[in-house]
Amino acid sequence: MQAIKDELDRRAIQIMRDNDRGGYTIPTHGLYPYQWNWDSAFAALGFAAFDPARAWRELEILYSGQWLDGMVPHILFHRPDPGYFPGPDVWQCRGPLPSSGITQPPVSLSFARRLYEANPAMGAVPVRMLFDPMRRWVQWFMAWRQHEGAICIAHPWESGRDNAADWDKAMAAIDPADVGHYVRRDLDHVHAAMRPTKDDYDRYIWLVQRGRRLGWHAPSLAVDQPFFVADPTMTFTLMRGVRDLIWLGEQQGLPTASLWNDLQMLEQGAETLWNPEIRAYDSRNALDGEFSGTLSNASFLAWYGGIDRPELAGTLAEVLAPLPYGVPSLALQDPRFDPKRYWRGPVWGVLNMLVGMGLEDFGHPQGQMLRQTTGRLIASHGFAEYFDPRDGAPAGGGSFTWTAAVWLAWAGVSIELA
Ligand code: 2M8
Repeated sequence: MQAIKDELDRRAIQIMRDNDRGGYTIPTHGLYPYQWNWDSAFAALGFAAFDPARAWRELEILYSGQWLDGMVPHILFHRPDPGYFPGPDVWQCRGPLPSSGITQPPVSLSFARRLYEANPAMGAVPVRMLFDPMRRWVQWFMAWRQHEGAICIAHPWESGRDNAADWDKAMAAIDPADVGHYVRRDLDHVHAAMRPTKDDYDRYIWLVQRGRRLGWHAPSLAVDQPFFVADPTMTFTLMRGVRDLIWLGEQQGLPTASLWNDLQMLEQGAETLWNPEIRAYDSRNALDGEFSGTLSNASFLAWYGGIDRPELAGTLAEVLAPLPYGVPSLALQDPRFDPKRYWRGPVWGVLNMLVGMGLEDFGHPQGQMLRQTTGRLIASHGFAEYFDPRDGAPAGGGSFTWTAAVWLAWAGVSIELA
């Protein structure tokens, strides 16, 4: 048993090293050749298992791309690579590094705390350096992505759950007729049945074109937003991030007063995402107030955010019951469920981990169960980008950084292999 675990550890470390581009990590070779925001945060956790200094470097480089207004972009284009579309020439952003013009879930705030806790002596300097940039990113979210206390996305890519069923209705309101010709590159790497549709892509690119036209200027973008959806992924990861940033600030004697206000507001905002009809947290279109009616893996991030809701545990049990490998990105019962198509059914190690960590924090046995399930999924099906939730078949890109990181930081720790 120990030999199998050692071999999996070795493979996971090898993937992290192979995807390391000298201080930052790409998600996987070919499909995603740049530094992605939340992937990088997971990478930092993975590195922490065998090279803590490298883990901090990952975060420092991520925050070196922060814009003057506080946003930390979802992609940093350190070196041009024609294998990905849309690249820096399409985004045309004005940050300190070539980047995209939108953001991603701020899990790095919380993972910084984990790095610090593992080694406070090593963490003191990076925490003092990153605290203010992190606080400014929180302020940016509260200023430009907040609606009734919940955190919204202005592009499906911001949520990290790109083609989730959550966005269908809100996306349908966009008419992308004038998007023009473009060539997708993702389909060179992964079968079309596992990726978003052309209808989705037209709208993704149309939203990028709108941002570019408005110079990525937050106040201008906020006028007549065509897409603005309050998202449980963003709301709960920011809520957890603010709690952890407060904790870090208190450790280091740094100012935390504004963060307490933000936390209070986020707690109120989370309430606006509770959809009694599905007995779970849901995304809510901020433009018309309508819930999407979607049971996704983000519906169960409340524990991770610091909220224990007994009713939610019942819904989770129902979603988990028919499937062997953890929380699907869309419940099996949903008619839109599509087991191979990206964020519309497949199971993702990263979401299993966030949901599981939250459950473990509250001492719910489902957390430990999710950890074991995720460990077995990776042990038997490899380090894929995502997996078919019915049989664990690997899908999307291979040799994936965040799946390796999930193994090293969580799922492979205390694994019981049969
Ligand atoms: C996926 O998103 C990118 C766009 O950001 C894409 O499909 O091109 C998502 O799974 C996202 O959550 C992830 O961060 C990114 C890189 O792994 O890929």
